[in-house]
Amino acid sequence: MTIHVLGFPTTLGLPRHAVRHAPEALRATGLLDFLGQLDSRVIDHGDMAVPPGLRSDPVPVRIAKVVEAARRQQQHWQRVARPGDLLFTIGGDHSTSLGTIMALAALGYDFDVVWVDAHGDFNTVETSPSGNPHGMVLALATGLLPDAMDGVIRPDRLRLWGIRDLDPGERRLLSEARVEVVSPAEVRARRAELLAGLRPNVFVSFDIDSVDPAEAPGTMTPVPGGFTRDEAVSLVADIVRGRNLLALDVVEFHPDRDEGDATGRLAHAVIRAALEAWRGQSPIRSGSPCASRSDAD
Ligand code: HAR
Ligand code: MN
Ligand code: MN
Ligand code: MN
Repeated sequence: MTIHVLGFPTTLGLPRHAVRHAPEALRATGLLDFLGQLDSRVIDHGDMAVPPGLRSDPVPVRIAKVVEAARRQQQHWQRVARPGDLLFTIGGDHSTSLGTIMALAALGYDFDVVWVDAHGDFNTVETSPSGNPHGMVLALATGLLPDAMDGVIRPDRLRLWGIRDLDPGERRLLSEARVEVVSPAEVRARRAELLAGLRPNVFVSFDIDSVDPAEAPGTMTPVPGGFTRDEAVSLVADIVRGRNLLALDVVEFHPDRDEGDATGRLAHAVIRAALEAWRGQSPIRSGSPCASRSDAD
């Protein structure tokens, strides 16, 4: 059981230069030291080279560049990942997670995507108000932009939690595809039921803007009314506990907008909660030589 760490400093989904420094800033919170204390092999693959996002590109070109970068990410994971490994990617804007979904699909997994986000990221070229591909990732993944790529996952595998900012056309597409879309208040009210509905294999794609901007200011498109920091940490731990965490992405961190290092520390806490729950509870791990070790730390 190996934890693979990859920085994916993409701004192809939303051209904001500072986001290129997000993997470096998150590594600086001591992530690798923490990972090294988990009782697993850790391989740091460094940061993948991704071309900068250009606002001057026409929208179809911007989308094509996102898909191309995602293909390279997919190929990387197909080369290195073995069954039971955990793919941990530090974005980058949310187009980071297109490559993760493509990789898990190509590796043959049947899995749920838990998209913890303020946004639906389900726009097409027609419904997007901005043309920014980071708002189209799940539409791409489910095949709603056929000129750009074939779908790689079914809409009933998507779990959108924390959502509170949808564009009108995007809202219609989500409802037509019957995607599970849940606001923070609904997650609070129906948490046990939502967790019980998850498949055993999960990919957690954690968008920093799922947390309220009061506690997570260091992001690109903040939306009021989000989870508290503690809610986000315990929610992610509950998602992972008792399931197979195949992959974790942490995306949309904008270090230059952080106040102190509040958002960096939040991201670190979420990652820590996910990986401790994975290491302590993954069904694949029980029975391994490490299973007798204390989970108390
Ligand atoms: N829905 C808006 C758009 O498509 C904003 C999308 C913002 N997306 C992210 N990721 N920050 O969730 O432009
Ligand atoms: Mn180690
Ligand atoms: Mn997002
Ligand atoms: Mn978002």
